[in-house]
Amino acid sequence: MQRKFEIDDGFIAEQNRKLESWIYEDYEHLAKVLRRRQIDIEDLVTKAQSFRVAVPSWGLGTGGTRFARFPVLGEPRDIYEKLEDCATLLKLVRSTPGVSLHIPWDQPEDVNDLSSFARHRELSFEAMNSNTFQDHPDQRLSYKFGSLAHCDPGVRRQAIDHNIECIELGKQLGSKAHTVWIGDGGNFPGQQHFRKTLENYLESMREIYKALPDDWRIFIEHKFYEPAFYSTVINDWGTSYYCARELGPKAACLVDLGHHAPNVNIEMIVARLIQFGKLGGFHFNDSKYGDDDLDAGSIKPFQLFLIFNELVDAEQSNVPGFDPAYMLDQSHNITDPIESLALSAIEVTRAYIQAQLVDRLALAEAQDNCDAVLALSTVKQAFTTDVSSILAVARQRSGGALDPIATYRASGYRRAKAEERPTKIEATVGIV
Ligand code: LRH
Ligand code: MN
Repeated sequence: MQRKFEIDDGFIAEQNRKLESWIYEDYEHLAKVLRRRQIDIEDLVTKAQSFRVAVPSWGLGTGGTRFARFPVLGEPRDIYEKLEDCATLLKLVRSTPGVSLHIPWDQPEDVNDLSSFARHRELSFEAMNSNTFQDHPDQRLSYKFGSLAHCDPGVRRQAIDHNIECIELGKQLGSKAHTVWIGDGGNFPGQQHFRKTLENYLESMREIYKALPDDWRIFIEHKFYEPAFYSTVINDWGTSYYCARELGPKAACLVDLGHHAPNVNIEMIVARLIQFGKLGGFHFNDSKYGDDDLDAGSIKPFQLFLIFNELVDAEQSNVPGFDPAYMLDQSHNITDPIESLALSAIEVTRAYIQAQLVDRLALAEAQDNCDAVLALSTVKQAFTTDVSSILAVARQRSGGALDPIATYRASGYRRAKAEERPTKIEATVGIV
């Protein structure tokens, strides 16, 4: 059995030695700047080292659009190769031990074998994801017109059973949460009865809720459109919040950044869900127009920072039960997925650390004095502080790479995988 290529820790350390001097130069300078703000840089490194964001298994492959898909060479062909790539990502950035599976895309033949494969690579399984937005082989009833909210109780039953199977599999894999996103909706006015479809959905979710172990959570993921282009059953945070409250304490709302109309104030939605005790978690990504699933922090880094400003404010004011699950959910159409996930994990950690720099006493005072200029500049001071050296030192102290992209490229990992994983080019048969 030919040994699979892996990046070893020695190689990462060797690459780090080339970069160390100037990163520590920046680090010392930043330490001085922060000392003037009565901030100890070492506390921030510790926080950066403990920050975690989960990786979507479906993000290790190449994404596409309805127009085309351009597979990256050495693309993973099954869940084992996806986990290999997750292990490589973890070696480089150290903040991504959690992997979120999507069923049936990642349905394992041997659950125990998959568990030990992951364990040997320091990986664990985060929220499970069901899929009732596609018809799967040997499926009896179609999800063409919906699933959990479908007008046909037979289709709803089929979708409920699939979700319960996902939870059962997750229990064997050590997961503690289940995410339900459905594409149910209509393309034309009159196609769906808005109130009946929501009742259907709630009736189905109550069945699924019953199957949750006591220490599990179920996340409701809203989305304002696509694949339905006129109405979507779980279209916004208000509907998601209502359903989470209806279902019970184990239910909460998942905020996928790309699932909001352009210019929606997502950080305010986050503050609301924190205040209402129903913020379950995030699918971080970025977008310019629709659900573009671009790399987190690549288009609107200030929005990502403002979201973490709300999260850190809640963390520092010990909001009861505050424990959101952080996950990436992206589609890598033109980049190497490992590079995009590495950069995105770093950008999410950056937003978290920058949010730690907000002088919350000064901000509260400015807010109480209705001093908008001081309030804004207090927030902007944190956002405009370059914390790159803190993030790099934190990675290195955790055994990772000071410069993950340069180290990854120097390793030749992708080229090696292209050898190990010959891919067959699929002919596209027209617009999907
Ligand atoms: C829907 C979504 C959902 C996943 C899918 C891959 O747009 O964000 O979270 O199931 O992408
Ligand atoms: Mn998502």
